[in-house]
Amino acid sequence: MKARYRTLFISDCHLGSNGAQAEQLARYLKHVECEEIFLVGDIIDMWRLKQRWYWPDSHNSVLRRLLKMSHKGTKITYVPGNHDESARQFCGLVFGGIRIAMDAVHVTADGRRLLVTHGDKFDLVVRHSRLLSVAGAVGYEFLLKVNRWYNAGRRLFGLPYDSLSQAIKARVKSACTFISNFEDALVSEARHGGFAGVVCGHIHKAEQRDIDGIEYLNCGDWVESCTVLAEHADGRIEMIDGLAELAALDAAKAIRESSGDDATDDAAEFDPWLVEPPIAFNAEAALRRAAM
Ligand SMILES: [Mn+2]
Repeated sequence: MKARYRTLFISDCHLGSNGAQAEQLARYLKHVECEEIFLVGDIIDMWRLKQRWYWPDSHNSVLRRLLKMSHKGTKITYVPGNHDESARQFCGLVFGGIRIAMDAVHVTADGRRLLVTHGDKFDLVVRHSRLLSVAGAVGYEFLLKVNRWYNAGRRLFGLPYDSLSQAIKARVKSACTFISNFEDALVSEARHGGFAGVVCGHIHKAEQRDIDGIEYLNCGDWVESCTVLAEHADGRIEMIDGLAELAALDAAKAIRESSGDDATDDAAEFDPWLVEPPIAFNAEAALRRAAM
């Protein structure tokens, strides 16, 4: 039995880094069915991949799983983050059924409009929020622009994106302030745009909270928390603990096996994406055979 949801929001998988819990994520995705998925940034960690190529099979399994879901009719929107910002040049395009967008809007089953954004563009706003309160709304827009220039400049010199999470790690004492400033910045952006809430990632802190009448929804990550946000058929959004979900599946499987019923979900489902080699290789082999 698969868990059924209307929508899933997943962020910060950091595939391509050894911290990614890809095996667990691929397993989790195998046990869910949904109409729509939003990938809320930092899905692939291109910064790490540039330093050192790391791409074990489990990381492929996640992508294969997503492509398979897309193939079966799940609508997938990919909102890139700062670690996969090179995907941002493809905003507006569709690859393998997956739509790439800078930001997205999701309307829940009960009609709430949610802004979907990774959250990195608020880094500088967050760090200079005191200046912001003096400068007001003009300064805010300006800082968003400065952040883009600043990081474009860093890119030119081959420097990594100067991210909020790095700032947090360097200054543990101020972490709480940073996080609450981050939340405030996203909530005020959502309010500004007339949204009921905002779905984001970036700071690797899963959260579902009402902040001054705006829903603040942070997907968390698949490095530590292994969480997803799931929207039920009635529009209710729930924070799902992926590892707990998998543990429950394992427990149920153990009970089934001990009662002598060894027909498991894993064995029952035929998965062509996992069994067959990629289509490109098949075509090549066929051409070779034809030439012989
Ligand atoms: Mn990020």
